[in-house]
Amino acid sequence: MTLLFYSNWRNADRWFGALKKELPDLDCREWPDGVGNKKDIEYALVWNPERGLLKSFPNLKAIFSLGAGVDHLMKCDLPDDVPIVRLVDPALTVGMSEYVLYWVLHFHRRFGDYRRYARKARWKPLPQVIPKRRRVGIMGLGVIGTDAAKKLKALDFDVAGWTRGHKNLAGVPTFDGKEGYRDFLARSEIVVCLLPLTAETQGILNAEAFRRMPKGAVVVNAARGGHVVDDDLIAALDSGHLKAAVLDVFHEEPLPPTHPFWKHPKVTVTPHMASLTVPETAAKPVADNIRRIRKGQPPEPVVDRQRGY
Ligand code: OXD
Repeated sequence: MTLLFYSNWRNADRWFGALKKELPDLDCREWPDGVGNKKDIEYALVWNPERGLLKSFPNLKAIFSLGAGVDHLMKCDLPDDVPIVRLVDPALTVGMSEYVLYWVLHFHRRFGDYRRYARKARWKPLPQVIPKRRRVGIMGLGVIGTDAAKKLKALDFDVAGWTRGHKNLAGVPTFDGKEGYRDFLARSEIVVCLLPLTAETQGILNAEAFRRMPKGAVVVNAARGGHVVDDDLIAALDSGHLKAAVLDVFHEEPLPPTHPFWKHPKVTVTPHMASLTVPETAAKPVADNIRRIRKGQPPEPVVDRQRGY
């Protein structure tokens, strides 16, 4: 039973240790030097693999994503008949919700304004809004979006979601489709993007979307850089229509040092760390799926290639 690991994150040793705890007989090999005979490889655990590479393993049974998103795989020319398995790790979901809650609370309680005042030794309490009156909009109600929405709801925020298809989530009104998107944006003071990146969602945070958000709105993007039209975002911030943006993901990563986001006074950049995959917890869902496949059961959740996630 052999697994190929492909990643430029250089954390193979941690992954191999964690996987071996779950599956002691798993033979773990790292691309490129450790791969050996390509016919041995049954499982691939990958991030951003070389295009076409995964077609060269004739006995591949499953492709596992090393991160929550799978857009890195969608452009890779994969073997047609091998399931692509998304990584759903409860610890990763918790980390994403922490990131969302942190920034929602930050803007809700205006901690950025207080920091600016404090630097000028200015003592100035600001009016406090109750969370029930703070309208937060979550784009994408998959596993991560649902968790974040429920936790915001538990803190009493007025949370709504926007999804591709209709979704029922207790206490969280959901909007869908193009019409729904407009209404969703118009009611959301803090917009959090947690969508998968697909042909449909590419550039979805653009000039028109920003215009539809209420004046003073804030954008938090913890999904993919491709969701945002960078120039449109900068224009919406510079015009004063948007108050701030927090960006964890970018068209090019690492974000090039000359990119205007770094120095923009209304932008906070974080280095794609909203939730890092921790091998010690993420190995379990991968191992569970390998066990399922060995018993002849399908892995889960499997990516719908038409939908792109
Ligand atoms: C991702 C991740 O998919 O970091 O972006 O898990």
